[in-house]
Amino acid sequence: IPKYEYVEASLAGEKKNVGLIRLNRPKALNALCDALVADLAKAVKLMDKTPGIGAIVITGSEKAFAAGADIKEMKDTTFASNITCGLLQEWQEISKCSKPVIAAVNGYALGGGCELAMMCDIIYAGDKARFGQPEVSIGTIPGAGGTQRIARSCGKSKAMEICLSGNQFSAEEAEKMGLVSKIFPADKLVDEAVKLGEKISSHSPLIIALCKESVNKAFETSLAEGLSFEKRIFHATFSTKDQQEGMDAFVEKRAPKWTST
Ligand code: CO8
Repeated sequence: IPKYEYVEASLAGEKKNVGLIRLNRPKALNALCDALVADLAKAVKLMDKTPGIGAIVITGSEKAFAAGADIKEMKDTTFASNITCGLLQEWQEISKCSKPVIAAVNGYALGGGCELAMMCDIIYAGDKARFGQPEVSIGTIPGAGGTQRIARSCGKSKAMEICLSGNQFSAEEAEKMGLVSKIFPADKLVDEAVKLGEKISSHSPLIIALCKESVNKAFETSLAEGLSFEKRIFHATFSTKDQQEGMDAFVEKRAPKWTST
């Protein structure tokens, strides 16, 4: 795993099968400057390609997951320069990852920080985490999925309230509205996220990638199309050795040995 300027990348878990990426720009509360997003995208891409890593955890510090896009870097850009310089392009890399990505959010996850967490597949939060989309208070709107992903996961009223007020909300509220799946004491959060990553990594990576793709379809299609996609993928798993191995192992009362074939 190479060294990056703005993120620390390492392998975690007993079997070192979980990729751990820690955003590391403490002086700016992990504000997502271009260089940080580029480092993050590179680390995610590399871990996605590395065999032996079954899941990825993205975290920040106890004070901040990320306090948003870098306002100082962004403030003098223009409509034209944002288009020609491809602002936001690198961000897509994170949501393109085929392996499960878990956000472990402690402290502030505001603006682009909240959007980054929502690009991940699962969000675990520390009990003092603060979420929010404060863009309207600085004269812009969420630009990396805030208006869309909150609406899809929490419904219209919550999405409108969060995006139009710019108010912060707590980990508890985030859990209640379904944005966050579990809350842990701040100092246990990363370990718990890694444990979940280890559990995911204990399954067949091939099957996990298919399962992730199928859940993601729920956000892109009608129910009928989603169900039909799911059924085809379910059928397709029967062309893999891992399906045969998983079911043989169950019947023979032994642990399966996955080959991702
Ligand atoms: N950008 C740049 N610098 C920041 C940011 C930020 N988003 N957030 C904090 N910092 C810097 C501060 O300027 C300060 O630096 P300095 O010491 O040099 O003055 C340092 O981090 C510490 O911050 P504070 O002193 O403000 O710390 P506090 O504990 O008092 O407050 C807060 C913490 C509440 C998190 C506060 O810093 C804050 O409100 N930050 C801004 C939050 C915000 O508005 N985020 C949304 C940004 S817009 C956005 O994300 C749009 C997303 C669009 C997609 C992405 C496009 C690339």
